[in-house]
Amino acid sequence: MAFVQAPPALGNQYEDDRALRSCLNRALPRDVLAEIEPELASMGGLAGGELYRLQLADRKNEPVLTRWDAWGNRVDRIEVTRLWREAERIAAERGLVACAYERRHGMHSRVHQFALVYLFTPSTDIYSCPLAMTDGAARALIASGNEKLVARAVPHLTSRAPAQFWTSGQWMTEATGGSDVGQTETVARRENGRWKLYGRKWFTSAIGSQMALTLARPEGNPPGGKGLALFYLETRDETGRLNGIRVERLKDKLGTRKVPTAELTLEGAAAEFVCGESDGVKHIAPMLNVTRAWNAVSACALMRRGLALAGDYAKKRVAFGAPLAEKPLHVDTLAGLHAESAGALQLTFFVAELLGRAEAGQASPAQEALLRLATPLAKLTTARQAVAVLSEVIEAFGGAGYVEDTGLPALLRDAQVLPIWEGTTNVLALDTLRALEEAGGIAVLRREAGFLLQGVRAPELVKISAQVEGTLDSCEGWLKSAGKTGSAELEAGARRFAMTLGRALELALLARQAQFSLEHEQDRRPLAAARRLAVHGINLLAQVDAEESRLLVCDRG
Ligand code: MFK
Repeated sequence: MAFVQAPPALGNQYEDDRALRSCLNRALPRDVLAEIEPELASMGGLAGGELYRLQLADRKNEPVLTRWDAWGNRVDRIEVTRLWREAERIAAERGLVACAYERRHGMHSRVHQFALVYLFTPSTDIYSCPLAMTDGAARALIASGNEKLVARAVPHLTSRAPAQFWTSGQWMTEATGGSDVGQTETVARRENGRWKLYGRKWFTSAIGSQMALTLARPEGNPPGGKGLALFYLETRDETGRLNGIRVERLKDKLGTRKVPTAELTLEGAAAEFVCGESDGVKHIAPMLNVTRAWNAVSACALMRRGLALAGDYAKKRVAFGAPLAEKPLHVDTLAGLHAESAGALQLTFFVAELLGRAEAGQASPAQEALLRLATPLAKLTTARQAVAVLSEVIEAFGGAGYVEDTGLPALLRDAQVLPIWEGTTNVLALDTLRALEEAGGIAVLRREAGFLLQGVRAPELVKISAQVEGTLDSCEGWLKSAGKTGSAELEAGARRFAMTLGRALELALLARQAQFSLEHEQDRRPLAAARRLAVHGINLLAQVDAEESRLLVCDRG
């Protein structure tokens, strides 16, 4: 009989994940971990079992937009996939957004939430997108101090009852620019005592949401981000009719194909101010910072899924006389991916720890500054790692990784959105410079690195500490030599600089985890991951000639 390859399989995605379990063991008090572990194991079971099976079975289904009914009424109805409907129910019931606001575990509530999100995400076809925006909207509304809107929307956004649960959109992107949001063309007009929005939103994720936060320029306001206001709107009225919104089409995207991303025309959508009549970009920033943290946890989650499948496959796939798991070169390749993924996980949960602390009112000003800085660093660093790791994961399956019905290609396609939405790598690199300036320079990171590394004793980790400190020295030197805010040299090197800070922070965090795991878990894996990440290199700073860069990208002259 012809040979048939056994496919990769998944076990309980919590129980099998040593990196996550060690991280939680270090980050959480024993009683908190004991209380949430049954929830995590149950989510891990669902993610590796029922949800994963449904995901494979649902692979070909995509959201469908019906614009007109049979009788000529414009309905703009969107049907999402079966897995998405299931994911919505599970997300509500299991409190994927709610648990961050219930604060059952005080400042540890974000770590609890991120652990659940990390387990849930890879088996639910990027349903994390509406959840991220929902969480971000709740946070932005609370930060706005608008009591009326908080009372109206937040109980829905944070509900555990599927019938009460709302998701939120975040409608920012217009044809003029996904990054340069200050160019927004949507206008807000006062009509019969209400504000109505007119414009075209070019890329609105998860259009099935019940509400959205969006930006528009009240008539007469000046151009630029300051002249925009942040608006709240509900997408349908009590009868289910769309609120002055036309869905023009769903986007035909490279990945995240289960996410119904739409192009919308606002033709008099009734909306209200969230927080004053200007400074919309500033007022939506709390939402961005939350969705950027979700982006990081999604990056880790997709890497983990790829590695779980690749690891199982390596045990089953025999080539040149032995399973791949026994082939030194294959082992070496996967080990490098594990190290990148382990660093990303540490940085992401560091952000979760800081966010939880800040929301519980237990962060010092230095920790608040660190959170502001670590958020773009985590977003940009982990997103790029996810694309690189998942590209290698696909290769680790050979031709099978390139075949759609294995379910594997979607991992890479979905990962490719992570460095794009919620701010591209370059935009986030520039945001890092801004956050650093607000924090008063690199000292805040140096102090944190010193704190993280102070308990490091193992000789291999002491060497790694020196590497982190040397890298931060280089960063400080580069900042001084690159010149003032706004200089071309600073801007040109911002990405290398931010990636270096992100990787240095990952390595410092991994070294701390490694020392913990040696002492408390007799486990050398985090040490091995730290050593491997160190070998890959964390310092990406380079002397680059700006004139040569221009020459390289210019065809003429
Ligand atoms: C699965 C997980 C993820 C799921 C998410 C899925 C949903 C995807 C849908 C989307 O993709 S939504 C679109 C996401 N778009 C972006 O992330 C926009 C990217 N562009 C930027 O971030 C630009 O830097 C920015 C729009 C902020 C620049 O706009 P402006 O008008 O030039 O604003 P400016 O002057 O830089 O900042 C205005 C104010 O906001 C400043 O405060 P002040 O007025 O007091 O000086 C800034 O300090 C503040 N600000 C900006 N970014 C901030 C911030 N404050 C805190 N945190 C930030 N991140």
